[in-house]
Amino acid sequence: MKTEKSRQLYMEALELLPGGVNSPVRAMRPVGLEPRFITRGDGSHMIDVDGNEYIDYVGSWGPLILGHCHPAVREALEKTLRDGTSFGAPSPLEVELAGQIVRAVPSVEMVRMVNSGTEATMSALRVARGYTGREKIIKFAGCYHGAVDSLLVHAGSGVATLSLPDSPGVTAGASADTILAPFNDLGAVSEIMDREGDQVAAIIVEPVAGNMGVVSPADGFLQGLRDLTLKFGALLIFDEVMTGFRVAYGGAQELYGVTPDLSCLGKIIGGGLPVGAFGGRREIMETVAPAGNTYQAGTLSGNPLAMAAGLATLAELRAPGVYEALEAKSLRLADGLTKAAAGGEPEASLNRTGSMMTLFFTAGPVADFNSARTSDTGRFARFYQHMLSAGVYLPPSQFEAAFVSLAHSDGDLDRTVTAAAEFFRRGE
Ligand code: HOZ
Repeated sequence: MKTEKSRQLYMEALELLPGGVNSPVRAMRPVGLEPRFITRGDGSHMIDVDGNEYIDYVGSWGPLILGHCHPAVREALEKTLRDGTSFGAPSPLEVELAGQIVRAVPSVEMVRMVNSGTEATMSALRVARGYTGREKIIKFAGCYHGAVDSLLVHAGSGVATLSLPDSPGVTAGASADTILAPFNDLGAVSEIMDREGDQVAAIIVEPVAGNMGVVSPADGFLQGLRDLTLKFGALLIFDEVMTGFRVAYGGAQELYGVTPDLSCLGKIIGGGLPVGAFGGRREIMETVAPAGNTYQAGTLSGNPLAMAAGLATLAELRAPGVYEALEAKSLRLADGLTKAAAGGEPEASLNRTGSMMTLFFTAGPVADFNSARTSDTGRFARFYQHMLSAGVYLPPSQFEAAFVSLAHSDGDLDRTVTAAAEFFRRGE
């Protein structure tokens, strides 16, 4: 596989961008590689500057549930672009997308559009604190809610990949009100709430953790969080940036039947353009300025291009049978990988919720951050290198989710399994 042009760009980028990238995980350092510079995406495939083609399971880290460059999204963008890119004034598409989100997501009666998942979680916390008049929040080890100061405490995603327990630059004050709990451990949360529940503004959780690798909620965990927050007058925030419109049209809250007070969205609702949103119960959302006093603002928020791409994506997802098709594809891949890995020693274990999955290089079960961290990351790196050279582009970290899209063909999925089986057969 030729990599000269990617290498050359990386050398240039290293002089211009910290670590040569604009987001840490894509640098591929933890898997001992240099990044591939991508020029084009087409359906389930990406093509790099050297002409290498990959079956893509990153999908821009989740938004591309329809695959790259879907005709409906492209057409919507082309049409919208002709009328302008941003007005800094209300425009019709914002209202249309807000309506679609409110109809789809059980907890959301009102929504505020923002520009990233990070902005969504940061703003949701402010609203929760403003609404409750309390300062503390509970987050779970290994969950990642964007690069928000108060949430960069034992965070997953790139923070876990680079083994950073916390980030320099986050002041003790910024994280002083963040209480850490183990994911899937209701007893631990219950103890914290018994002790400090009257000071807790919110519990924030990825209802299906995707940033310590995929970890599904244990039976009763989400309902337990709901019961505890109601008991102590705290808010429950679901960070559905990854899971929203992916694990079900109405997100994890639809799938598990647990309705939080506030929800954070991103990724799919922008169809591959920069977007985020937070929403929830009307009485809480009406505290947001200018309806209320809790301030939140953004120059490009609700911009027509992101709204158009999101609307086009959601329209495709509402077609009958879409989630069944996505489940069938995901199951085919998951079954294939599980069988392939069963030939390996030591075992690997696969976690999956719908079209999000992670093959952990540990015997498992992986139910929280501690068990995720028993993975052999060196072996994962060798697996990653093998898969990339076989033309399969996975997230370059053990602590991330791979995403199946509607564009993946059976041929793509089977080729992926064949490549994985070869790795395990070789006994590496
Ligand atoms: N939430 C994504 C990772 N899990 C964002 C990708 C990134 O950090 O670049």
